[in-house]
Amino acid sequence: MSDIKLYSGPLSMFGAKAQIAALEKRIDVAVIMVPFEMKALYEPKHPDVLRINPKRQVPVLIHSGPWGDLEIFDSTQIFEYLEDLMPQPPLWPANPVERARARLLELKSDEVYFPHIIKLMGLQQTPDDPAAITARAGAAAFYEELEILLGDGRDWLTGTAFSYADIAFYMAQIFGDRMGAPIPASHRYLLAWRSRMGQRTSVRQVAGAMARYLLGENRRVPDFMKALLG
Ligand SMILES: N[C@@H](CCC(=O)N[C@@H](CS)C(=O)NCC(=O)O)C(=O)O
Repeated sequence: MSDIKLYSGPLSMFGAKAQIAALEKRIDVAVIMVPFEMKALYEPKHPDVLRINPKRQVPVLIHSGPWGDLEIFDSTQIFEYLEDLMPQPPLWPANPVERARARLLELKSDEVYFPHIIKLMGLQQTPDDPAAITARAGAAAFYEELEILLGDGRDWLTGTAFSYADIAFYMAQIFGDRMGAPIPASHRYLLAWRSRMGQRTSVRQVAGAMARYLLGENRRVPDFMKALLG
């Protein structure tokens, strides 16, 4: 049994971020899927999640050792802890400027792009609602920004090395696609980046499990996710 427990959910994009990072770093983590159901979502919440996270959300991580139990929450906080715990392979660039840019991109993915997608989650039955149109436009602006970034020949969002920013946006855009704001076919650099992401073992394992869960619930699975199966 691992000393590290990660509480996540079968459709938690934030939990999946932490899980992918641990796999990339080959850190042994026991993933605990909290109760989750399509209608009730995370209710009732797992008692450990309630105890540790005042925001009552997954992911939560517990690392037990001689120091007692380290208990933390939030996917970005977990990224930082995993980076300190296991510096190799680095998932932030070494150069301070590049590192700051990577951190900003990871934040923008979670806190600028993803809120548009959350908005769309509540507007699935009314796609022509002005709020849905605004949310899709917000997502499109972020796709455009990343397409321009990748157009300089880089393989990964922050340059030549794969980083936490790639993990964050890959997971977020899965939900963008599912909620009616897919990456446009014209964004060939971004789509090529997504294919590269889909070749990573960590991504196939975690996003592939999410695709299987969606299939089991008779939900639509984006084609690029189907390619992760098998
Ligand atoms: N900023 C947080 C967001 C966490 C979050 O939104 N978690 C969702 C699942 S993906 C959750 O637990 N939702 C249940 C709720 O908010 O009640 C992070 O990066 O971990």
